[in-house]
Amino acid sequence: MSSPQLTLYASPSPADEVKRLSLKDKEQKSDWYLKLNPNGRLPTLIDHSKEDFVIWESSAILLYIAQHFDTEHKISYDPINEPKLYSEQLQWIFFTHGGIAPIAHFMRLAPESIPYAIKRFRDESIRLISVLEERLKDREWLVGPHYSLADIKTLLRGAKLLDVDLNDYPNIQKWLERILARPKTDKGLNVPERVNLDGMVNRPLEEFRAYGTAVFGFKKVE
Ligand SMILES: N[C@@H](CCC(=O)N[C@@H](CS)C(=O)NCC(=O)O)C(=O)O
Repeated sequence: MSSPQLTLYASPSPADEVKRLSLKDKEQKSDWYLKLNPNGRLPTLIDHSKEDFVIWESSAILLYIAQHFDTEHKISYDPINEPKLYSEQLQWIFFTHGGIAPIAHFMRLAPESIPYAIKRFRDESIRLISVLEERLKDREWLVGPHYSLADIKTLLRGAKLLDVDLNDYPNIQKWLERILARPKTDKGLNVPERVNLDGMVNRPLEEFRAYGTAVFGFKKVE
């Protein structure tokens, strides 16, 4: 078997070699891993074709993959020839990276229920979801005429963890269905194992916290 070009240390994501770390055993904080990713979190990508160049932070990884592997701009926009769409794509990536992703923790994963944090983040997540819902009115994709990094980022770090009934957000619901109907997205969600977005969205909060305890090793606080 030929050696892989890319190695990804990850929770679920596509790459030709995927290595799982045990978050529960805090492998992401081990010395060898911190030498790759000083932030001690997943994911981290290694590009073996470029002297084992290391990329960390999920959005930087997405942009790197597009820069080197999506040269026909099928799932990204070209910074030179499509500068406005490229900028819009960045805007939505940052919107999700800075806003939606951090919220998910208190909403779905925290081992104890902290009413102030939950209210604060629930209100904010509903606000952010409303921004998405409005954006998706009369358009198929978050940016421009086709599926792009903006949709990928928001699907994976946002929609799956937010504690809302998506029936209240029909534009988001239809957008999710469009994304999940893409065969390549479907394939990617199977690596290293199937991510059940529906199951995650609909799972009761208590069950999700148990998942947080099992996967991340959070201690349950009564
Ligand atoms: N800003 C980082 C956040 C990464 C992140 O929170 N990763 C989670 C898994 S999805 C993690 O590594 N959690 C374990 C920890 O925080 O120790 C990124 O987007 O890459």
